[in-house]
Amino acid sequence: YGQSQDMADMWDSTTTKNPNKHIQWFKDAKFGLFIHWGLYSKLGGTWNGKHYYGSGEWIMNQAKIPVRKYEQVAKTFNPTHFNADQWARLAKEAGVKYMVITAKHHEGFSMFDSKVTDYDIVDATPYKKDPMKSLAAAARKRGIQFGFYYSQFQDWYEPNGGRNTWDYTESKKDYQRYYREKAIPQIKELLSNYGPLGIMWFDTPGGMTKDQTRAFVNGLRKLQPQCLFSSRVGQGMGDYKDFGDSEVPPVPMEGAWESIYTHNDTWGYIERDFNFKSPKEIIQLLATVASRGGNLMLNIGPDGEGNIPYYSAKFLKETGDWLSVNGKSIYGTTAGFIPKQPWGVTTEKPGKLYLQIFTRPNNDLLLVPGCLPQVNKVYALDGGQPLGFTKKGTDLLVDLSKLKRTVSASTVIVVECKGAL
Ligand code: FHN
Repeated sequence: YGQSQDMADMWDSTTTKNPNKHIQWFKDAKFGLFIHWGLYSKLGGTWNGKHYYGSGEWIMNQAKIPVRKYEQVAKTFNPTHFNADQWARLAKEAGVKYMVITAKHHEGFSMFDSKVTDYDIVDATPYKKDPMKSLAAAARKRGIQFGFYYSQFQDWYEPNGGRNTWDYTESKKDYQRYYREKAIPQIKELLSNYGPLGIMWFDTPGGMTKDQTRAFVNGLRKLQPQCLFSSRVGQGMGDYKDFGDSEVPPVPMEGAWESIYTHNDTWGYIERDFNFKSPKEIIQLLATVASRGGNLMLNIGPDGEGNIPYYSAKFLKETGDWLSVNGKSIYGTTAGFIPKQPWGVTTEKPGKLYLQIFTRPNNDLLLVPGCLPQVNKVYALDGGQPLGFTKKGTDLLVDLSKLKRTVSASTVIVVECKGAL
């Protein structure tokens, strides 16, 4: 697919010529958890009695809240319900293999103990603890890779940070000073004080030349060579490509890449959120992304007390229930060579084709078009029920009639072949 070559061309020499050898865990992971948690989580999309629709984490920008007013929110930010083990347990039950949480979003507030600024959760709030330490440990204890989101350019608190145009004049900003005095020292803190990180996830790059970004990247490598970072570091760099928010490539993509979606209506918590993706939507999205060869990182937005929204917890657990039975058809797979079908999508492992059936044909005859090598056996992944099949030219017809009619977001059929697919 042409874009994979574009990706190769697009990537800087720091990746295409010497790709990070630690990338394989990421390619096999397939499912990650994104967490947006900051002062905005306490506001829940409302400021001065007005509700701002759209991304909860953008409320300071949407309401053009002056820095001196917005920073007051920290004085009552006290997430006493935060429980690192509970969050990590949910991540495990959901079946995610990595977790990325906002260390500092565009609001400029540090959700970790930083010596670079007092505008952080330990110095500026009654909570006075660093939740990131305990969350990193709880995730790792459960075999989940831990990583940070860091808004490296947009910082609406700092006079020289990017994009606060309501308190400061953009043209008068010294971005290099912001990087030198805040962003780079904080990223070093994150890469030095929280153990081995799986991912540093940068967002909306700016204010750096290509050479500066390359030096920035190489600095990260020296601190934690195994830490991956996505293409949102900017300038075509990164160990893997991130698509735009809520984007999935239309056809399989080579290389390591990730689609990012949010489970709720926004990324940060909003009080009146009525649009949580169902387990079926999550599972079919995950299978579709995996069928194109990539990962899905799904976001949740805990509230200002440290609670994960009820429907996010419930639907993630139900997604994990499906993965506990069908995970073999997702984790460690590659893109299915058969394009999307009326009945669903496919994923692959050597010698195995996994049919992700979203819509069961009414006549129970499943047409699998494509030049399959010799098919040895066909069976349901859940329970192993062997299924009848016949070849029709180069196509395969699978008889599903023996399959019990259970309701599932995706019924997985395994086609075992002799030789490579
Ligand atoms: O502006 C941010 C937004 O708040 C959110 O963090 C998303 C997540 O991918 N990233 C930026 C918009 O793409």
